[in-house]
Amino acid sequence: MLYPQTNSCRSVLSLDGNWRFRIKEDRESYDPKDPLDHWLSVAVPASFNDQVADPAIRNHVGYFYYQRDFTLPKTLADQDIFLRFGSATHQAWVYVNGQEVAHHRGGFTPFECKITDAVSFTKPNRLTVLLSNILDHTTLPVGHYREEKDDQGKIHRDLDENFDFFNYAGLNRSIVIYTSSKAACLSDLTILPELNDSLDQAKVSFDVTIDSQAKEDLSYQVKIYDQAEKLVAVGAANESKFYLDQPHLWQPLNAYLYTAQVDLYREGELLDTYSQEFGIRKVEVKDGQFLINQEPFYFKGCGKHEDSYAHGRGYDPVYNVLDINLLKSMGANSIRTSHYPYSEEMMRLCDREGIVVIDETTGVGIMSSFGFNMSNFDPKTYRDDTFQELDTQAAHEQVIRELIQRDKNHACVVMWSLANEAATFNPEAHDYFAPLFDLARSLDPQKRPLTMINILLSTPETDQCSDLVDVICLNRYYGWYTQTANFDLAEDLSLKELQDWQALYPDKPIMYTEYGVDTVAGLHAIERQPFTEEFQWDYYVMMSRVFDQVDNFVGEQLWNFADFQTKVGVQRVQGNKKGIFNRAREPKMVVRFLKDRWQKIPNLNYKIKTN
Ligand code: BDP
Repeated sequence: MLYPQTNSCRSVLSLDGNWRFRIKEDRESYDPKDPLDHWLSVAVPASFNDQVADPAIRNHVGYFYYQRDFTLPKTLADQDIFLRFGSATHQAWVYVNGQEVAHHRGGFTPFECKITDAVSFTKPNRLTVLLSNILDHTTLPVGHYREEKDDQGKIHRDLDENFDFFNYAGLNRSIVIYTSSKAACLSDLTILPELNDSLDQAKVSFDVTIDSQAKEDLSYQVKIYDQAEKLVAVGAANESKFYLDQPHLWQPLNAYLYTAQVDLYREGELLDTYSQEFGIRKVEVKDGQFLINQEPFYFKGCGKHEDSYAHGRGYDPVYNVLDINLLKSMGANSIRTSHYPYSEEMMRLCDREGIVVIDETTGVGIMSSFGFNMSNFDPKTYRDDTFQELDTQAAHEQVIRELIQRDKNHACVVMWSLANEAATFNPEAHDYFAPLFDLARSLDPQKRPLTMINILLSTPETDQCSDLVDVICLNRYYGWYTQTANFDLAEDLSLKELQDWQALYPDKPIMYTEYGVDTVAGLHAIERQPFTEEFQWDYYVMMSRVFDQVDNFVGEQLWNFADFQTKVGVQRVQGNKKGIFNRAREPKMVVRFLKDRWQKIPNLNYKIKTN
């Protein structure tokens, strides 16, 4: 699926703005071609939850409607018309003038449909979307969901999210209508840049997918421009392989993007055109190192959330730019899209800014007994019934397909994360995950490394799935959830565990993808007090000492970039406060320490092996 673009053959019309919104009653009969009655205004793109100033609607579990009308200019009447959602969280049924045109499950990936036959050019069209924010044992993320019908037939719904972020929902990303030629159009483009061993020649291959009833006489032509807009390659008809000598490489924090333009013709007539940026770089895992363009890369950065005041999980271009600039100003070079695919616009920004991305699916909550604090569970013996209780395999396959399909061309994506903190300490975990790793490997044209983020209960002794991953990614909370405030012990144990992993898998790089402590901005103490800014500072100083002692340790991505909203719980103070910035992106004290550390650590060749 292509990202929408206006050019000489295509038009994009935005449907962002204020929509009509209301909760769906259980027993109502409403025809989606009719105007919604008693509605509220909500802005799109954004989650509805924090816009409405009504606690009952904010916390609603179940179904709800979004609606708006749109008029199409007659000048587009000879074109095919598509409707495209950047996302709809978590499940959506889409109606145009009362006719169902699309249904999609999964709240973080785009979907589109052709609506040429459903729209009118002579009167306004009505777009109604029925959504559900229900998550259960078949969905990703996973939720514990119960419903009960009372004597009056009213359904009472209860959703306990099996993850640590607020279940923001609605039309979180942009909705557009786009048009293309009825005769034929480009419907997908895969660009595969491959570098030779001396990095002085790139083979760039194109796989062009065309949507047309009649494929005869169609041909395409590819042109490649460099960043200075100079034409560096022109293909003959249907030529799909190009060799670029001395290519400019895409490097961490030093991005270089080429632009490919694909023109589609029938007998000399231009039917469609599409331009796509791409970067040329090589990613490999070798001898316990993570190589970008054949040099060992060191990840410095954070796990994040798409989370901001009022917008909820809604696409926010300003926060995206600010967040990347804050990270860059600290010397950070990477993020993980914890715990779901981020907006397409964020991925494009990371390409442009040279931010290295670990791209994560919605595979979060795949541990049926997950809770905020698992410090009482003994990792040596702890097992649960995750793989008997949950039924997420189909949703997992779907999100892997949709994520790789969407992000396959991004230079910034260097690794896919198939899940966060799944119950990989259970013996059944391997059978669940092995086919998913096979699927991801078969789908990715670039064959990027794969990982899965490991929970503290999955130790070198108990984890069942580390043979599947290319990089061992650990979420660890020594000194916080375990050994609370005992930093001496935390330091010893975390170092010992890293050494154990390294001994077990000497060829696999290891990194932390989460470590952190809740810190309420403005709290201070002389003694070691959890939640104070001094505690957070001392914790990061201690953990950094550990990281520098392990040869195969290739990266530190802390938890979390900024404070974020969660479900309520006695362990959460108006959300998760592990941010190094507060939710408004004001820095906590520790940003100074991290900035000093990260600015001194080079992106490449930081770890010199001592053995
Ligand atoms: C891990 C999760 C993350 C949580 C974090 C925490 O991966 O989503 O927010 O711990 O407890 O379990 O802060």
